[in-house]
Amino acid sequence: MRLSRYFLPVLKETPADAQIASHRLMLRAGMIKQSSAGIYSWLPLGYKVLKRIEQIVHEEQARAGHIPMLMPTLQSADLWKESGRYDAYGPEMLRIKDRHERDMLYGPTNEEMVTDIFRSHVGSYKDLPLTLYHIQWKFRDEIRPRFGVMRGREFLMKDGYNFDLTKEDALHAYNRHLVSYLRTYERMGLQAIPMRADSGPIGGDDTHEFLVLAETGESEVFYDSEITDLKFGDRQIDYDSVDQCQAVLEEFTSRYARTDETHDEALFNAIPEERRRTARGIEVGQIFYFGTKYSDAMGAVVADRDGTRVPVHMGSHGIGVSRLVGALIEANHDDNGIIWPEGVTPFHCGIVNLKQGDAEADGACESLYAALTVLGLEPLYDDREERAGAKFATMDLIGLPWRITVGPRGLKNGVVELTSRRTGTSEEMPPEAAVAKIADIYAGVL
Ligand code: 5CA
Repeated sequence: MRLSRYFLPVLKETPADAQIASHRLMLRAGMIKQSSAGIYSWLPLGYKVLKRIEQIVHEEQARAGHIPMLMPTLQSADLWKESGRYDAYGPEMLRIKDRHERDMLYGPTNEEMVTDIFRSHVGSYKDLPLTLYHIQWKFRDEIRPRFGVMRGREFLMKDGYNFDLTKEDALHAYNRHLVSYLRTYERMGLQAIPMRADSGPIGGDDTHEFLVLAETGESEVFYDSEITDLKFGDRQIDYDSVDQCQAVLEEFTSRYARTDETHDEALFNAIPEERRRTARGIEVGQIFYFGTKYSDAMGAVVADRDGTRVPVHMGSHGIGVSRLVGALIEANHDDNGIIWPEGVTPFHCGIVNLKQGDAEADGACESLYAALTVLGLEPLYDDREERAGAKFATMDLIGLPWRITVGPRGLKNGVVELTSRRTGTSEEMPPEAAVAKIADIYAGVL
């Protein structure tokens, strides 16, 4: 993409009403525009990051054997009356009447709808296990929408639902989700710690939230510092193996880590004092096992091996896709702007032409652009007639992890400059070497 032809409405001023870094930076970098309280348009740069996050989520769901689909945002209230949640959900649910005076709602989550799909089409244990998921917009009329996309009213969520014959099978599905979520967040360059939590309106006893530690997080968390040393890494795992998934769950949940909802002072104090941590965190996902809560209420039954009709065991599993954009920025920024991890960056590298209109500089930039594009990488070429300082400031603000700077002086010596956004260090090298280095970096990421 050439910046002269892109739509990147960066703001010079710091927006006054944005209280936290990610919200400020998303507005300044032209990623989002508020449309009304807690509702945002995703401008091209923000949309690109959102899509990258979605792609990682889809890939990791596929790896775990979960099946993508798409359910609508508007739902009939009838299903929610069946489960009893139409009345229980309260003012967070946006209720609408259609022209026939039928009660509708903008879905805050999809347990009822997916259970209805299941009961309409599945009648035998032979079709289990089954996990269906979608990535779809949700609406919750939050009492205090704030911090930009972090606590929106309309937000994008990946929500998945498992259907199993027995509690044991459903707990394996729970563990499998935990493993796949660990992988998903790590691929984005984030450490998200599973913590025991409260199940709220979704229901059930077994639930973990995934929290990214950040000062601006809305949740208060208590944990054993040893937990932050755990990495999932590139270990290969058989998602069908009950033992392997169970072992990962035990490894990642055996140390104390809880949100304030379930915090237990006595258990916390049993940790050696130097390892006790109290901090704040951003909840980027949550997994639930709630057994037969919805299948009992809505008659989602299957014939088991003896032909007896039994309600299925279920759980649901959510990732805050749009919230993750904010969480990633909270975890990765400095005074000059965003610093994208390679896994989610909107463009793989920036090209800054220090002397637009200079035949040699223009030619070198075009060659770099072509060479990177041929390798399947997406560069953002700043080809505007702007001062070098302004170009650097824009690149720093939008946070591409690598920048190639091209100027007549370097080109005389056959070199360009490759700069890391994270460390700020620059290296001079021939253009081909810069391309090779960037290709090498992304070979390990994409
Ligand atoms: N049905 C279950 C799992 S699919 C469910 O709705 N879970 S949830 O309520 O925990 O939401 C899942 C994730 O969505 C949360 O972990 C959070 O990351 C994100 N989320 C929830 N509310 C908001 C909001 N108002 N703004 C942005 N993201 C949100």
